[in-house]
Amino acid sequence: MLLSFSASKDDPISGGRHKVLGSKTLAIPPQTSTIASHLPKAMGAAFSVDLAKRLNIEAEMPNDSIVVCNFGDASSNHSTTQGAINSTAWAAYQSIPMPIVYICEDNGIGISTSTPKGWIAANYQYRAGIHYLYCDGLNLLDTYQKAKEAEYIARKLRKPVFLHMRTVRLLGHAGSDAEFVYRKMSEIEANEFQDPLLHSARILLENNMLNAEQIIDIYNNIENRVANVADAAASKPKLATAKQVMASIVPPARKNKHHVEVDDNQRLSLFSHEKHNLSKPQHLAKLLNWALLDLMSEHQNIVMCGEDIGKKGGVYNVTAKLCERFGENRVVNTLLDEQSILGTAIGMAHNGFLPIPEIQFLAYVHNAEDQIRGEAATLPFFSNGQYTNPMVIRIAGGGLSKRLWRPFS
Ligand SMILES: Cc1ncc(C[n+]2csc(CCOP(=O)(O)OP(=O)(O)O)c2C)c(N)n1
Ligand SMILES: [Mg+2]
Repeated sequence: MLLSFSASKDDPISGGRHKVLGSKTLAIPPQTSTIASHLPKAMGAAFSVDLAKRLNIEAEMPNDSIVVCNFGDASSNHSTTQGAINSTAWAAYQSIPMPIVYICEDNGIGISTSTPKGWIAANYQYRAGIHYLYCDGLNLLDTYQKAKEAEYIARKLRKPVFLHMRTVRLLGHAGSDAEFVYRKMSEIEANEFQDPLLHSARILLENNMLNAEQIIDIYNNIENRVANVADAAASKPKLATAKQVMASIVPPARKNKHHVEVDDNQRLSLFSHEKHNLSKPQHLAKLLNWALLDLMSEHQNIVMCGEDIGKKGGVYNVTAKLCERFGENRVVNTLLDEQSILGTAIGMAHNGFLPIPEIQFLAYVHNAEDQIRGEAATLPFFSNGQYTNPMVIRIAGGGLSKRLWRPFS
């Protein structure tokens, strides 16, 4: 973390490009400051874990993995959060495995805006398909116990959990935020008395786990260690040229582990329903459909997701027959939420799939645009090329052109 804070080029995730935190080895994708934008992909990654199991695909994450995703109480109101949690619940409600723990760190405030008292519990306690747990973040033992329970539900039962964790905010939101402008002095003081470090020390003493001297020793040792690491991190070299900074904009080429050879006979049977059409000229939608048939048979890790792409065959029938040929696990009919469709794709890509999400028409991508701009497109840059995040987004656009509509004009 200190390598990242000091923009060192040894920062393990962004290589000194941005103050993001993360680690490829620990499977923590880098996250930018846009609150809630990571929830759709966390939902998608959770969906992909058991999908890999069902499809027998060798994925990046082990089959018993769970996804942990945290955010604040104010962020829980964001439409992106609401969409991702709703999609998680929608899937879990139909018994689709969704091994994810959402941790809502509830300090009762977002910058200067208070969260109404009791709002998080009232809003999340009784959501269909989601287990709600509460823990007091000031109590180490309660937090540990509830975290273990959350893990059990996600890992063993493959069901989603909303872990509501009470926390406190000491000091302002950020360096430039003067808390006294919007908070009473008595509130600020009351909060300062809730220092989690002091609570933890008290709990250790009360339970005879450590004595005061041992606790102070740990405190001093950690303080020294942090100071030493901070000194070392601050003196590390940084990226020096624009070329170095830009080097990870284009992701490195990937090896495709999931390619299989498809021989002529297999291909003929794949296209058997089209045998009378194969030698005739076809319109673009049909050719796209044929290309997808070929691609999905050759690349076992391609999964499509979108509204109505299953049996109906999607917009202009571009996905016709794909569901019949490759099954519902590879042609996934999603709920109606473009942020969730793109998030599902990003999460699947993190786990080794090659997703092809579909947005029904160009007009509907705009409400989900940040999933492309802020998440999918920037990931190689922020992760120094470690997360490559491949996908092909299909959007019907320009279909209602003059050419199609000429008969009516
Ligand atoms: C989409 C978006 N809108 C606004 C902001 C600015 N912003 C940063 S943090 C924050 C409040 C977050 O509060 P909460 O979720 O409760 O987390 P806390 O800081 O209290 O831990 C806001 C509005 C942002 N980063 N992203
Ligand atoms: Mg908060």
